[in-house]
Amino acid sequence: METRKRVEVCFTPGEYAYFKNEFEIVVVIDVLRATSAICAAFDNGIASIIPVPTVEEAWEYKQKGFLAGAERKGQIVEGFDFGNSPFSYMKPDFKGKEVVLTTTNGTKSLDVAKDAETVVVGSFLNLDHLNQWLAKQDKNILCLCSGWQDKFNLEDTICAGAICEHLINTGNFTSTEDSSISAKYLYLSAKDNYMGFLKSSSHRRRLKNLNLNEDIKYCLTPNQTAVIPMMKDGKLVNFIEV
Ligand code: 3SL
Repeated sequence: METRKRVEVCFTPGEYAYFKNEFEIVVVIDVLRATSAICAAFDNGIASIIPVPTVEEAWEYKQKGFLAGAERKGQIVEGFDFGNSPFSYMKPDFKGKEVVLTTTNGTKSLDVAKDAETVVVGSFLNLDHLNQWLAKQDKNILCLCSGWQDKFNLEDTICAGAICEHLINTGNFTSTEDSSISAKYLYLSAKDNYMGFLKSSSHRRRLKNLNLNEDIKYCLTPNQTAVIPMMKDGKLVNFIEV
């Protein structure tokens, strides 16, 4: 009898329904840039983040006095003070604060996964620490890539592949879906040079055209933080193991 747990990859939030309910842990990934920005925010001492799927919801929170950020098509939505750049969360004014955030794809994935037993946030920035924690969980794990408007993207898939590769190598996990196997192969092809591998990827081009090259470099640099953002009662908080 198979005793290993599963680690699988779902390429887009639109496909989540096909995987739902089979996994106790969902790792939401949006390398460029939502989940990287969320990791950077916790690394810089933010207290909590309320992810919301729509600009309207974020605006309602803002009207009530919350610090609220909104991004659409890579840019800060008019009327909001910040969006999705990891660097915007490094300002001291965010320390200890609660913020509301909506982004094109990342907060949509967090919303579709919200009923899972455990939802955590993954990116290259917290990869090793997250992998170590996941390896200790005796649970089935789904890596949910945010993609771009429900289309496949390379950077999230490569990050998901890195998680699959690590967990499978522990001997305690297995992957059976072709999505997971291909994510692993993409990771193995890209791992020595993410920037180079992703040079002509659609979202890298999109952000480069918006002069966001520094954001791209930062988001593709692994292991800059040991945070594990986790959903608790509708809010992301930094999970600290006791
Ligand atoms: O899709 C998202 O959630 C964003 O990360 C997109 S962007 O990097 O801000 O363009």
